[in-house]
Amino acid sequence: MKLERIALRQIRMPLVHFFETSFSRTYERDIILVEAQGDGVSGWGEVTAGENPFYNEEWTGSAWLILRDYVAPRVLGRELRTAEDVYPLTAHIRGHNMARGGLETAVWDLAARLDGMPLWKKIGGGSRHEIPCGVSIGIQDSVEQLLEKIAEELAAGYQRIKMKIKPGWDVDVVRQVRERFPAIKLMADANSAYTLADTAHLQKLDDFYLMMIEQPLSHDDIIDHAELQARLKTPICLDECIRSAHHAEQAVKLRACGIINIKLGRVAGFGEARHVHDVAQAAGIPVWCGGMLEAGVGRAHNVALATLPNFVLPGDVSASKRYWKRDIIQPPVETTPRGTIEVRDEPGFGYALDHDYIRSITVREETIG
Ligand code: OSB
Ligand code: MG
Repeated sequence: MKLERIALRQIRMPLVHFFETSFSRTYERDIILVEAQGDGVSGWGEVTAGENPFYNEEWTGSAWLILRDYVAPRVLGRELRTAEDVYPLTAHIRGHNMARGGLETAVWDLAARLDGMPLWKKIGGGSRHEIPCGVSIGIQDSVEQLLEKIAEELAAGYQRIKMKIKPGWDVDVVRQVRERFPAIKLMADANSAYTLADTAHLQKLDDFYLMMIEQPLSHDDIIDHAELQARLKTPICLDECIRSAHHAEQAVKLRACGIINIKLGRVAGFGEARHVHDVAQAAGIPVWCGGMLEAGVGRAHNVALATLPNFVLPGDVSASKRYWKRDIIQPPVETTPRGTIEVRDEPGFGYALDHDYIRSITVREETIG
């Protein structure tokens, strides 16, 4: 397999409802789609960077430049034995995993299509034909609004609720959610809003038998999480901190977490995602698939990833309609009344691209090679 051309497209899509985390509120996404062309076929990837460098150091603007000037030139025209070759070819670039992952996942999709097989099979998945789904619910304008949203998602069948927390929207809000919904699978995600100085405050969350607390401390500090985990009953789930399988090994060694959230972009694609998965599995740590408010391409890639065996917990991958009035794939990603997404058997990522719609929302476009 050899890439002849890489096309970058930036699309702009308004969210159906704003999404607020401890670091910012998002109304509209700016997403880069990566089309990798080789041997007469196209594979598609999606860059999961946000619009600003607040979740990690990347953003749409940086990912565009890194892809164009550093990632694409290192992969174009090279003979690739497998899609796994993309990761080492771009490993000289420090950081910028989401930009790297945009192309890496496109090459996996291309490889699957060239073999006429579904992406989930190509990556070695297929442990389940339906993936269990949870939802991530952002910080709302009022607790009433949050309770209403949770009730809606439970009625739709979702298996677990993740609520975003930050200082000023944490213990009291979680208490009210628990009072209203005593038996649901509930968890909280802080996106690095706290420090070890907040340990006593975070310990109050132990009263609410949460499944886990996701990334309470600094985005790049595994050691502090180990210290906090020793003082919490609730398992910590690491998100931002785990950018590679090596980080997963370090987190295991330090007992910094009981659960890991795997995101394709954060670890630069399927190759490293599988390694993180394997490290966690060997350590007896369950994983689940995180989300980055993806459009259809990234969403479909997440579904494929979540068919690997150790993705045993409900993830953040949910129906397209929770995010978009119209998604860029056909059909959109839908859930069953059981709160699952059925895995599709079509070649590649398993959905058709809505090229007309993509064209109509493209704000810039560039072809390399
Ligand atoms: O931390 O998991 C996160 C969205 C943007 C950035 C970070 C995160 C999230 C989510 C939303 O929680 C997951 C989704 O619904 O796609
Ligand atoms: Mg998170």
